[in-house]
Amino acid sequence: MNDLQTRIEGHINKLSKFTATPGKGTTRLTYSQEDQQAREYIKEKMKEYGLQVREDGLGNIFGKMEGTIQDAPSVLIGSHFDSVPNGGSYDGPAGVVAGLEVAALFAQNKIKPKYPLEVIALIEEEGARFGGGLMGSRGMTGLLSEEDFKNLKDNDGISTVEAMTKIGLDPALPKKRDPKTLKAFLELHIEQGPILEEKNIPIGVVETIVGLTQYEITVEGQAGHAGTTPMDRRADALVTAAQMIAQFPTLAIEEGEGTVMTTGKLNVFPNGANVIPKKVVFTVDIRSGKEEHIQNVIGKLNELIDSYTQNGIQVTAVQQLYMQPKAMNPEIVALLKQTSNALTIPYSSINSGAGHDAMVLSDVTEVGMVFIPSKDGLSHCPEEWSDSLHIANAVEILYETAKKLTEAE
Ligand code: HGY
Ligand code: MN
Ligand code: MN
Repeated sequence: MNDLQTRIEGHINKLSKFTATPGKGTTRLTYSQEDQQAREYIKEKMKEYGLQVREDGLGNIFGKMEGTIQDAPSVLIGSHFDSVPNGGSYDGPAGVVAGLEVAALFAQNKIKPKYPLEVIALIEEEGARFGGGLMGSRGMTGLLSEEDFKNLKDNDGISTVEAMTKIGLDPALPKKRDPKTLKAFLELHIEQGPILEEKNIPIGVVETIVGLTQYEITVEGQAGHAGTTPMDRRADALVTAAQMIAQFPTLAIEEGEGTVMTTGKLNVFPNGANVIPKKVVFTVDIRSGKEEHIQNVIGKLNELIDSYTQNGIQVTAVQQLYMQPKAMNPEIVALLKQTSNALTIPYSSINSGAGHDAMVLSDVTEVGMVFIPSKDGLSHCPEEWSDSLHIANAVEILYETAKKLTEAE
Protein backbone atom coordinates (compact mmCIF):
# COMPACT_ATOMS: atom_id res chain seq x y z
CA MET A 1 0.00 0.00 0.00
CA ASN A 2 1.41 3.46 -0.91
CA ASP A 3 1.63 6.49 1.42
CA LEU A 4 -1.52 8.07 0.01
CA GLN A 5 -3.57 4.93 0.65
CA THR A 6 -2.10 4.64 4.15
CA ARG A 7 -3.06 8.24 4.96
CA ILE A 8 -6.54 7.70 3.50
CA GLU A 9 -7.10 4.59 5.62
CA GLY A 10 -5.82 6.45 8.65
CA HIS A 11 -8.29 9.29 8.15
CA ILE A 12 -11.25 6.94 7.54
CA ASN A 13 -10.43 4.77 10.56
CA LYS A 14 -9.98 7.80 12.80
CA LEU A 15 -13.24 9.45 11.69
CA SER A 16 -15.14 6.15 12.06
CA LYS A 17 -14.27 6.18 15.78
CA PHE A 18 -16.36 9.36 16.26
CA THR A 19 -19.67 7.52 16.58
CA ALA A 20 -22.40 7.34 19.22
CA THR A 21 -22.87 3.63 18.46
CA PRO A 22 -19.43 2.00 18.62
CA GLY A 23 -19.55 -1.52 17.18
CA LYS A 24 -22.89 -0.79 15.52
CA GLY A 25 -21.81 1.48 12.67
CA THR A 26 -21.39 5.24 12.46
CA THR A 27 -23.96 7.43 14.19
CA ARG A 28 -22.65 11.00 13.97
CA LEU A 29 -25.49 13.46 14.28
CA THR A 30 -24.97 17.12 13.48
CA TYR A 31 -23.70 19.29 16.37
CA SER A 32 -23.34 16.18 18.57
CA GLN A 33 -20.17 15.43 20.53
CA GLU A 34 -19.27 13.00 17.76
CA ASP A 35 -19.64 15.86 15.27
CA GLN A 36 -17.34 17.94 17.48
CA GLN A 37 -14.70 15.17 17.61
CA ALA A 38 -14.79 14.71 13.81
CA ARG A 39 -14.77 18.48 13.34
CA GLU A 40 -11.66 18.90 15.47
CA TYR A 41 -9.90 16.13 13.52
CA ILE A 42 -10.81 17.63 10.14
CA LYS A 43 -9.71 21.13 11.20
CA GLU A 44 -6.46 19.75 12.63
CA LYS A 45 -5.69 18.04 9.31
CA MET A 46 -6.61 21.16 7.34
CA LYS A 47 -4.13 23.18 9.44
CA GLU A 48 -1.49 20.44 9.11
CA TYR A 49 -1.90 20.65 5.32
CA GLY A 50 -1.36 24.42 5.43
CA LEU A 51 -4.96 25.51 4.88
CA GLN A 52 -6.65 28.54 6.45
CA VAL A 53 -9.53 27.12 8.48
CA ARG A 54 -12.90 28.72 9.20
CA GLU A 55 -16.45 27.62 10.03
CA ASP A 56 -19.58 29.38 8.76
CA GLY A 57 -22.84 30.15 10.60
CA LEU A 58 -24.09 26.62 9.91
CA GLY A 59 -20.96 24.83 11.09
CA ASN A 60 -19.67 23.95 7.61
CA ILE A 61 -15.86 23.73 7.72
CA PHE A 62 -13.67 25.38 5.04
CA GLY A 63 -9.92 24.89 4.58
CA LYS A 64 -8.58 27.43 2.07
CA MET A 65 -5.39 27.50 0.01
CA GLU A 66 -5.13 31.08 -1.34
CA GLY A 67 -4.65 31.62 -5.08
CA THR A 68 -2.34 34.11 -6.79
CA ILE A 69 -5.30 36.08 -8.21
CA GLN A 70 -6.68 38.39 -5.52
CA ASP A 71 -10.31 37.88 -4.45
CA ALA A 72 -10.79 35.14 -7.04
CA PRO A 73 -13.58 32.54 -6.73
CA SER A 74 -12.63 29.19 -5.19
CA VAL A 75 -12.65 25.63 -6.45
CA LEU A 76 -14.32 23.72 -3.61
CA ILE A 77 -13.68 20.03 -3.00
CA GLY A 78 -15.22 17.89 -0.29
CA SER A 79 -18.42 16.30 1.00
CA HIS A 80 -20.39 15.92 4.25
CA PHE A 81 -19.26 14.45 7.59
CA ASP A 82 -22.54 13.67 9.33
CA SER A 83 -24.14 10.21 9.07
CA VAL A 84 -27.43 8.33 9.16
CA PRO A 85 -28.13 6.37 12.35
CA ASN A 86 -25.93 3.22 12.44
CA GLY A 87 -24.49 4.08 9.03
CA GLY A 88 -21.13 3.34 7.48
CA SER A 89 -17.66 4.90 7.61
CA TYR A 90 -17.42 6.09 4.00
CA ASP A 91 -20.67 7.92 3.16
CA GLY A 92 -19.44 11.51 3.30
CA PRO A 93 -16.00 11.06 4.91
CA ALA A 94 -14.56 9.46 1.73
CA GLY A 95 -15.18 12.79 -0.02
CA VAL A 96 -13.87 14.93 2.82
CA VAL A 97 -10.74 12.78 3.05
CA ALA A 98 -10.26 13.00 -0.73
CA GLY A 99 -10.47 16.78 -0.49
CA LEU A 100 -7.87 16.85 2.28
CA GLU A 101 -5.49 14.65 0.29
CA VAL A 102 -5.92 16.69 -2.91
CA ALA A 103 -4.88 19.76 -0.90
CA ALA A 104 -1.95 17.79 0.52
CA LEU A 105 -0.82 16.96 -3.05
CA PHE A 106 -1.03 20.66 -3.99
CA ALA A 107 1.20 21.48 -1.00
CA GLN A 108 3.55 18.52 -1.58
CA ASN A 109 4.05 19.51 -5.23
CA LYS A 110 4.33 23.22 -4.32
CA ILE A 111 1.42 24.09 -6.62
CA LYS A 112 0.53 27.78 -6.38
CA PRO A 113 -2.96 27.87 -7.88
CA LYS A 114 -4.26 31.00 -9.61
CA TYR A 115 -7.72 30.38 -8.15
CA PRO A 116 -8.03 29.36 -4.51
CA LEU A 117 -8.67 25.73 -3.55
CA GLU A 118 -11.06 25.16 -0.63
CA VAL A 119 -11.57 21.82 1.10
CA ILE A 120 -15.07 21.69 2.57
CA ALA A 121 -16.76 19.46 5.15
CA LEU A 122 -20.51 19.98 5.12
CA ILE A 123 -23.00 19.45 7.92
CA GLU A 124 -26.38 17.67 8.07
CA GLU A 125 -26.46 16.25 4.55
CA GLU A 126 -28.41 13.23 5.81
CA GLY A 127 -30.99 15.17 7.79
CA ALA A 128 -30.80 12.50 10.50
CA ARG A 129 -31.11 15.07 13.31
CA PHE A 130 -33.09 18.00 11.91
CA GLY A 131 -34.95 16.38 9.00
CA GLY A 132 -34.93 17.19 5.27
CA GLY A 133 -31.20 16.95 4.71
CA LEU A 134 -28.68 18.77 2.48
CA MET A 135 -28.78 21.42 5.20
CA GLY A 136 -25.15 22.58 4.98
CA SER A 137 -25.26 23.12 1.22
CA ARG A 138 -28.83 24.51 1.23
CA GLY A 139 -27.80 27.02 3.87
CA MET A 140 -24.75 28.02 1.78
CA THR A 141 -26.86 28.64 -1.32
CA GLY A 142 -29.73 30.33 0.52
CA LEU A 143 -32.18 27.55 -0.41
CA LEU A 144 -32.62 27.16 3.36
CA SER A 145 -33.43 30.59 4.79
CA GLU A 146 -31.99 31.94 8.05
CA GLU A 147 -35.47 31.79 9.57
CA ASP A 148 -36.18 28.23 8.44
CA PHE A 149 -32.77 27.21 9.80
CA LYS A 150 -33.52 28.73 13.18
CA ASN A 151 -36.93 27.03 13.34
CA LEU A 152 -35.49 23.54 12.88
CA LYS A 153 -35.65 21.34 15.99
CA ASP A 154 -34.58 17.73 16.60
CA ASN A 155 -36.81 14.98 18.04
CA ASP A 156 -36.03 16.25 21.56
CA GLY A 157 -37.11 19.79 20.69
CA ILE A 158 -33.52 21.10 20.66
CA SER A 159 -33.07 23.83 18.03
CA THR A 160 -30.20 24.08 15.56
CA VAL A 161 -29.00 27.30 17.20
CA GLU A 162 -29.06 25.76 20.68
CA ALA A 163 -27.25 22.62 19.54
CA MET A 164 -24.53 24.40 17.54
CA THR A 165 -23.89 26.95 20.29
CA LYS A 166 -23.44 24.07 22.74
CA ILE A 167 -20.43 22.81 20.74
CA GLY A 168 -18.91 26.27 20.41
CA LEU A 169 -20.16 27.23 16.94
CA ASP A 170 -21.40 30.74 16.20
CA PRO A 171 -24.82 30.84 14.46
CA ALA A 172 -24.38 34.58 13.92
CA LEU A 173 -21.60 34.00 11.37
CA PRO A 174 -22.55 34.30 7.67
CA LYS A 175 -24.36 31.27 6.24
CA LYS A 176 -25.21 32.16 2.64
CA ARG A 177 -22.17 32.26 0.41
CA ASP A 178 -21.96 34.76 -2.46
CA PRO A 179 -22.04 32.64 -5.65
CA LYS A 180 -19.38 35.00 -7.06
CA THR A 181 -16.93 33.41 -4.59
CA LEU A 182 -17.48 29.98 -6.14
CA LYS A 183 -15.76 28.74 -9.32
CA ALA A 184 -16.53 25.00 -9.08
CA PHE A 185 -17.33 22.18 -6.68
CA LEU A 186 -15.89 18.64 -6.92
CA GLU A 187 -17.19 15.76 -4.80
CA LEU A 188 -16.05 12.19 -4.39
CA HIS A 189 -18.72 9.90 -2.99
CA ILE A 190 -19.20 6.16 -2.62
CA GLU A 191 -21.71 4.81 -5.17
CA GLN A 192 -23.93 3.28 -2.48
CA GLY A 193 -25.16 0.79 -5.08
CA PRO A 194 -23.90 -2.35 -6.93
CA ILE A 195 -23.18 -1.06 -10.45
CA LEU A 196 -19.45 -0.22 -10.37
CA GLU A 197 -18.57 -3.34 -8.40
CA GLU A 198 -20.57 -5.57 -10.78
CA LYS A 199 -18.87 -3.93 -13.77
CA ASN A 200 -15.52 -4.16 -11.96
CA ILE A 201 -14.86 -0.48 -12.78
CA PRO A 202 -13.05 1.66 -10.17
CA ILE A 203 -14.48 5.07 -11.08
CA GLY A 204 -17.98 6.35 -11.89
CA VAL A 205 -18.29 9.80 -13.49
CA VAL A 206 -21.68 11.10 -12.41
CA GLU A 207 -23.90 12.49 -15.19
CA THR A 208 -27.12 13.23 -13.25
CA ILE A 209 -28.43 13.10 -9.68
CA VAL A 210 -31.94 11.87 -8.95
CA GLY A 211 -34.66 14.30 -7.94
CA LEU A 212 -36.15 13.74 -4.50
CA THR A 213 -38.71 14.96 -2.02
CA GLN A 214 -39.18 14.17 1.67
CA TYR A 215 -42.36 14.54 3.70
CA GLU A 216 -43.18 14.18 7.38
CA ILE A 217 -46.70 12.71 7.71
CA THR A 218 -48.66 12.98 10.98
CA VAL A 219 -51.66 10.71 11.61
CA GLU A 220 -53.78 11.74 14.61
CA GLY A 221 -56.51 9.52 16.07
CA GLN A 222 -57.72 8.81 19.59
CA ALA A 223 -55.77 7.07 22.34
CA GLY A 224 -57.73 4.42 24.23
CA HIS A 225 -57.60 1.25 26.25
CA ALA A 226 -56.53 -1.75 24.14
CA GLY A 227 -58.80 -4.05 26.13
CA THR A 228 -61.99 -2.15 26.68
CA THR A 229 -62.39 -0.26 23.39
CA PRO A 230 -64.55 -2.18 20.86
CA MET A 231 -62.98 -2.56 17.41
CA ASP A 232 -65.74 -0.52 15.74
CA ARG A 233 -65.16 2.44 18.05
CA ARG A 234 -61.50 3.13 17.45
CA ALA A 235 -59.53 5.88 15.65
CA ASP A 236 -56.23 3.99 15.65
CA ALA A 237 -53.46 6.19 14.20
CA LEU A 238 -51.05 3.28 13.69
CA VAL A 239 -53.50 1.13 11.72
CA THR A 240 -54.13 4.07 9.38
CA ALA A 241 -50.39 4.77 9.02
CA ALA A 242 -49.76 1.10 8.25
CA GLN A 243 -52.56 1.01 5.64
CA MET A 244 -51.05 4.07 3.92
CA ILE A 245 -47.41 2.86 4.01
CA ALA A 246 -48.39 -0.59 2.71
CA GLN A 247 -49.56 1.09 -0.52
CA PHE A 248 -46.31 3.00 -1.22
CA PRO A 249 -44.40 0.19 -3.03
CA THR A 250 -47.27 -0.27 -5.50
CA LEU A 251 -47.49 3.51 -6.09
CA ALA A 252 -43.77 3.62 -6.93
CA ILE A 253 -43.80 0.49 -9.11
CA GLU A 254 -46.86 1.70 -11.04
CA GLU A 255 -45.14 5.07 -11.62
CA GLY A 256 -42.21 3.14 -13.08
CA GLU A 257 -38.86 4.24 -14.59
CA GLY A 258 -37.03 3.50 -11.38
CA THR A 259 -39.27 5.63 -9.15
CA VAL A 260 -38.76 4.71 -5.49
CA MET A 261 -40.73 5.52 -2.33
CA THR A 262 -39.57 4.78 1.20
CA THR A 263 -40.71 5.19 4.78
CA GLY A 264 -37.55 5.05 6.86
CA LYS A 265 -38.62 6.68 10.10
CA LEU A 266 -41.77 6.13 12.18
CA ASN A 267 -42.65 7.13 15.73
CA VAL A 268 -45.74 6.03 17.66
CA PHE A 269 -47.24 8.06 20.50
CA PRO A 270 -47.71 7.28 23.34
CA ASN A 271 -46.10 3.92 22.28
CA GLY A 272 -47.61 1.68 24.96
CA ALA A 273 -48.36 -2.00 24.27
CA ASN A 274 -51.87 -1.70 25.78
CA VAL A 275 -52.68 1.77 24.41
CA ILE A 276 -54.42 2.44 21.10
CA PRO A 277 -51.97 4.77 19.32
CA LYS A 278 -53.08 8.40 19.37
CA LYS A 279 -50.48 9.73 16.95
CA VAL A 280 -48.00 8.38 14.42
CA VAL A 281 -45.34 10.50 12.70
CA PHE A 282 -43.53 8.95 9.73
CA THR A 283 -41.37 10.05 6.80
CA VAL A 284 -41.92 9.51 3.08
CA ASP A 285 -38.97 9.74 0.68
CA ILE A 286 -39.85 9.81 -3.05
CA ARG A 287 -37.22 9.79 -5.82
CA SER A 288 -37.01 9.59 -9.58
CA GLY A 289 -34.72 10.59 -12.41
CA LYS A 290 -37.71 12.41 -13.93
CA GLU A 291 -39.46 15.22 -12.06
CA GLU A 292 -42.87 14.34 -13.56
CA HIS A 293 -42.79 10.99 -11.72
CA ILE A 294 -42.07 12.73 -8.42
CA GLN A 295 -44.94 15.14 -9.01
CA ASN A 296 -47.30 12.28 -9.93
CA VAL A 297 -46.48 10.33 -6.79
CA ILE A 298 -46.87 13.46 -4.65
CA GLY A 299 -50.36 13.80 -6.15
CA LYS A 300 -51.21 10.20 -5.26
CA LEU A 301 -49.82 10.68 -1.73
CA ASN A 302 -52.10 13.70 -1.28
CA GLU A 303 -55.08 11.65 -2.50
CA LEU A 304 -54.22 8.98 0.09
CA ILE A 305 -53.95 11.63 2.81
CA ASP A 306 -57.40 12.99 1.92
CA SER A 307 -59.00 9.54 1.69
CA TYR A 308 -57.80 8.50 5.17
CA THR A 309 -58.83 11.74 6.86
CA GLN A 310 -62.19 10.50 8.19
CA ASN A 311 -63.87 8.74 11.17
CA GLY A 312 -61.86 10.59 13.79
CA ILE A 313 -58.57 10.29 11.92
CA GLN A 314 -56.70 13.42 10.78
CA VAL A 315 -53.74 13.07 8.37
CA THR A 316 -51.43 16.05 7.70
CA ALA A 317 -48.17 16.38 5.75
CA VAL A 318 -45.18 18.73 5.87
CA GLN A 319 -42.81 18.79 2.87
CA GLN A 320 -39.27 18.95 4.31
CA LEU A 321 -37.25 18.83 1.10
CA TYR A 322 -37.79 19.11 -2.63
CA MET A 323 -34.95 18.86 -5.14
CA GLN A 324 -35.33 18.57 -8.90
CA PRO A 325 -33.15 16.04 -10.75
CA LYS A 326 -29.81 17.71 -11.56
CA ALA A 327 -27.28 17.27 -14.37
CA MET A 328 -23.60 17.72 -13.55
CA ASN A 329 -21.66 20.39 -15.44
CA PRO A 330 -20.83 18.98 -18.91
CA GLU A 331 -17.37 20.60 -19.07
CA ILE A 332 -16.38 19.17 -15.69
CA VAL A 333 -17.86 15.77 -16.61
CA ALA A 334 -15.72 15.80 -19.77
CA LEU A 335 -12.66 16.91 -17.80
CA LEU A 336 -13.10 14.10 -15.26
CA LYS A 337 -13.37 11.56 -18.10
CA GLN A 338 -10.31 12.92 -19.93
CA THR A 339 -8.33 12.90 -16.68
CA SER A 340 -9.36 9.29 -15.89
CA ASN A 341 -8.25 8.30 -19.41
CA ALA A 342 -4.96 10.18 -19.08
CA LEU A 343 -4.31 8.33 -15.81
CA THR A 344 -5.42 5.04 -17.45
CA ILE A 345 -8.00 4.59 -14.69
CA PRO A 346 -11.10 2.89 -16.17
CA TYR A 347 -14.34 4.80 -15.61
CA SER A 348 -18.02 4.45 -16.42
CA SER A 349 -20.72 7.12 -16.68
CA ILE A 350 -23.27 6.67 -13.92
CA ASN A 351 -26.41 8.35 -12.60
CA SER A 352 -26.89 8.83 -8.87
CA GLY A 353 -29.94 7.36 -7.10
CA ALA A 354 -28.72 9.04 -3.93
CA GLY A 355 -29.02 12.74 -3.23
CA HIS A 356 -25.83 14.73 -2.67
CA ASP A 357 -24.70 18.24 -1.75
CA ALA A 358 -23.46 18.46 -5.33
CA MET A 359 -27.10 18.68 -6.49
CA VAL A 360 -27.63 21.78 -4.34
CA LEU A 361 -24.36 23.50 -5.20
CA SER A 362 -25.04 22.90 -8.91
CA ASP A 363 -27.59 25.76 -8.59
CA VAL A 364 -24.79 28.28 -7.93
CA THR A 365 -21.59 26.87 -9.46
CA GLU A 366 -20.16 24.30 -11.86
CA VAL A 367 -20.23 20.86 -10.26
CA GLY A 368 -18.65 17.49 -10.95
CA MET A 369 -18.86 14.20 -9.01
CA VAL A 370 -17.02 10.92 -9.07
CA PHE A 371 -18.11 7.66 -7.45
CA ILE A 372 -16.12 4.66 -6.26
CA PRO A 373 -17.50 1.14 -5.81
CA SER A 374 -19.39 0.10 -2.67
CA LYS A 375 -18.73 -3.48 -1.53
CA ASP A 376 -21.85 -5.58 -2.21
CA GLY A 377 -23.58 -2.29 -3.12
CA LEU A 378 -24.26 -1.69 0.57
CA SER A 379 -24.51 1.72 2.26
CA HIS A 380 -26.36 3.41 5.13
CA CYS A 381 -25.40 0.38 7.24
CA PRO A 382 -22.36 -0.77 9.27
CA GLU A 383 -21.34 -3.16 6.44
CA GLU A 384 -20.61 -0.16 4.17
CA TRP A 385 -17.05 -0.50 2.82
CA SER A 386 -14.94 0.89 0.01
CA ASP A 387 -11.34 0.20 -1.02
CA SER A 388 -8.78 2.86 -0.07
CA LEU A 389 -7.10 2.10 -3.43
CA HIS A 390 -10.26 3.33 -5.15
CA ILE A 391 -10.26 6.46 -2.99
CA ALA A 392 -6.61 6.99 -3.94
CA ASN A 393 -7.56 6.65 -7.64
CA ALA A 394 -10.24 9.29 -7.15
CA VAL A 395 -7.77 11.58 -5.35
CA GLU A 396 -5.43 11.40 -8.36
CA ILE A 397 -8.27 12.24 -10.76
CA LEU A 398 -9.58 15.06 -8.56
CA TYR A 399 -6.04 16.42 -8.05
CA GLU A 400 -5.40 16.68 -11.81
CA THR A 401 -8.90 18.10 -12.36
CA ALA A 402 -8.57 20.64 -9.53
CA LYS A 403 -5.18 21.72 -10.91
CA LYS A 404 -6.80 22.49 -14.27
CA LEU A 405 -9.79 24.24 -12.69
CA THR A 406 -7.61 26.40 -10.44
CA GLU A 407 -5.49 27.40 -13.46
CA ALA A 408 -8.17 27.72 -16.15
CA GLU A 409 -9.70 31.13 -16.96
O1 HGY B 1 -30.54 10.14 1.08
C1 HGY B 1 -29.57 10.28 0.34
O2 HGY B 1 -29.66 10.02 -0.84
C2 HGY B 1 -28.27 10.74 0.91
O3 HGY B 1 -27.63 9.66 1.50
N1 HGY B 1 -28.48 11.79 1.86
MN1 MN C 1 -23.65 10.96 1.43
MN1 MN D 1 -26.09 9.07 2.88
